[in-house]
Amino acid sequence: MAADNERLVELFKDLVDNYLKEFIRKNKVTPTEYRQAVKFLEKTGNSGEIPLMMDVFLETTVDEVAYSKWGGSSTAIEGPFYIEGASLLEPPYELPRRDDEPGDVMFFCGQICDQEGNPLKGVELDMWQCDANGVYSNIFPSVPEFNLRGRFYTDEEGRFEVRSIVPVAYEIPKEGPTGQLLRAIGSHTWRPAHIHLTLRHENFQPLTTQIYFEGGEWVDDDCVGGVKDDLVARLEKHDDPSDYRQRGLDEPYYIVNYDFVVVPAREEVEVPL
Ligand code: MBD
Ligand code: FE
Repeated sequence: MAADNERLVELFKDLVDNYLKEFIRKNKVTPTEYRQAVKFLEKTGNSGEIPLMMDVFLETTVDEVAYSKWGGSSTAIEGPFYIEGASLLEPPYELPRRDDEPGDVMFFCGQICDQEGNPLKGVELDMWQCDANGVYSNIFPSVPEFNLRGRFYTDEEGRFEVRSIVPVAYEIPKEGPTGQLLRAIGSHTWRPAHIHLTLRHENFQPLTTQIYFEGGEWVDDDCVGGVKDDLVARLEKHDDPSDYRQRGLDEPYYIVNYDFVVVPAREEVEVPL
């Protein structure tokens, strides 16, 4: 019977015949090691960490391959914690947060343009981040659903501004198989503080990326290797009382400005699985 998907067959055969079987031969993988690997994969699946494990070890390379082909702002990996269906916010935009949300106030702002420099109105920004304790909502039940996740749009001038809190460095859960494996191979389990974004507009290619902060811990040593220099933004502190009171705040705040360039939409094909 002829397979109806050449791409799937090509990828599967290359992976198994040219890489995995060769790997077993070359390293003389023993039956014991093989059995252990199967058990470890089963444990990973049962713990719900397949997305985390895959993204930690491989997604940076997927992004590298995709990004090297197209222009526009730097992309970054989506990571395992994106959740569809975050609320559409009303201006002035603020990511949903608890009344007593810990962390410093942050305004994230910028402008989105096409490659000719034309500002783009109505680009959707879908943003998610961890809280000041390094916890993502909808992943760990200690935080309300969709906390620090939201969608909003650029205005007439292609600009956006959203209020949130400054995220902290993120540690991969230590107890799970991904954390265990990272430690077993001598790696640490930390990612620098970051915000996640996907930009969407019907005429443009969706842009998934992350913004990091200058001088932040682990920026030069991300355990998933996801940092690109041009995604590191300045966290500008505003601690003059007359300045923050003008914003209706009674505490200092930070501004992060980042401008994006998006490229025309291209067709994406999925394999039928
Ligand atoms: C994260 O928060 C993340 O962004 C990635 C890529 C992997 C693990 C946790
Ligand atoms: Fe993350």
